Amino acid sequence: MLEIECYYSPNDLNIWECEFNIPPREMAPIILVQKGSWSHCGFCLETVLAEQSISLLREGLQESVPPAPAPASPRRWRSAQSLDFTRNRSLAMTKTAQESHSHIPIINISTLISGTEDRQDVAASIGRACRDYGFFYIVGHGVDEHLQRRLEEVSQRFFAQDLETKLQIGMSRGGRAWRGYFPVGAELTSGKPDLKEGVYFGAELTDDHPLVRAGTPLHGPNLFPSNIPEFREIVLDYMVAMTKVGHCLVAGISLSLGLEESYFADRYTLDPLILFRIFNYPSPSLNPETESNLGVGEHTDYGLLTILRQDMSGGLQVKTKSGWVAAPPIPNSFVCNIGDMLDRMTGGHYLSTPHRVRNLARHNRLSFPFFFDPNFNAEVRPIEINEKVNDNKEERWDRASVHEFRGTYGDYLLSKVSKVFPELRGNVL
Ligand SMILES: O=C(O)CCC(=O)C(=O)O
Repeated sequence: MLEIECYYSPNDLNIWECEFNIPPREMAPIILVQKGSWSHCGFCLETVLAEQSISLLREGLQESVPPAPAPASPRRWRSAQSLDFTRNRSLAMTKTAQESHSHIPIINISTLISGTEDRQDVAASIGRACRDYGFFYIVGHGVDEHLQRRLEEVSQRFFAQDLETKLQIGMSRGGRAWRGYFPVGAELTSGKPDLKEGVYFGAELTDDHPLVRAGTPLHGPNLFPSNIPEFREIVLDYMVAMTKVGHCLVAGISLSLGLEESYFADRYTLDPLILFRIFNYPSPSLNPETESNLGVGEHTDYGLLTILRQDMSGGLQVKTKSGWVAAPPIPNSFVCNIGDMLDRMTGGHYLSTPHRVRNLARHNRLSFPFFFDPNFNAEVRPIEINEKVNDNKEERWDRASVHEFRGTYGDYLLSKVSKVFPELRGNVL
């Protein structure tokens, strides 16, 4: 058994491993003992205990724990006062991310992006990750870091504005295109209000586009904030860059299934349904009146593939076979996960894995999920695989079988989105 000394803050329910972090004065020391595989220090206490991979040796760590004196052993500590805690915390998260990525594979996809070398090895890694986790990180994706930083910067500026200003692009003005801003608590991912606000975007289609003229739900022009003029170009450039990554990844997924490289493109993604969201998760400590501190409740994604950029705050959690694990930020990577439609197509062998978000930072958290999904009108059919269907309906968060679904991706998507924004339901259906 390995003993690890950690610090627990009664204020924000975070556990920090002392070797990686400098505790602020109010933190109280605890000792954690590794029982199973050591996963991640930086979980919230509740998650750690739920996982039962770690047990608390010292009892009584409730809100009333008195602050601990500074630790005696200088070997494990650097000067606390000389460093800014917030900056230090980001460093801690990075280090922790590197330590804990063993749960979720990191795959370098540069050969898929360049298309020049043998892609079978990368495809095989993607296939393993999809079967074992339904989640993987990608690096070597080629998306301009400067563009990503600009996106983050304009998003911070947008969310820092007052509610009235943000509501100038409110979703109620987006009509059937389902675009625009929604305030904290307006989205009910798993039946309860999420502790997040956000902006919905999608492929930019003008009013005279045939699909828009035909009134196809979720298609149309985006709403951009007029007081941040560069926002539009940055978001549109980002969607172009991510669409390219999406095409390369689904080619890799085709190969991983032993199919021709263009299998998904030919049937579903030549003209993919692109949705893109920017989320801002306030710190729960700044919203003490809210019932839950879940930024996004447990859910699976609806389509084929999600490619997520997250800032350095942490908070994304994935439900693996051994319980909830963190998917912490890794610099210049994206987190990918597969959605219900790929689960359905592969007879449940590529998992659409539940995940959720809990922002434990003392500041807001930004994330940028990009959804690369089948064409709205494409009928989703199972791939001929000589394996028995693996239906996990009983374990799923919504107790619904993706394998019983028949219809187009649009049918599936509308059945889902109408539940998450009940007030706007009438706009799209
Ligand atoms: O914000 C995140 O990290 C994840 C968001 C998410 O789960 C989703 O959009 O489906």
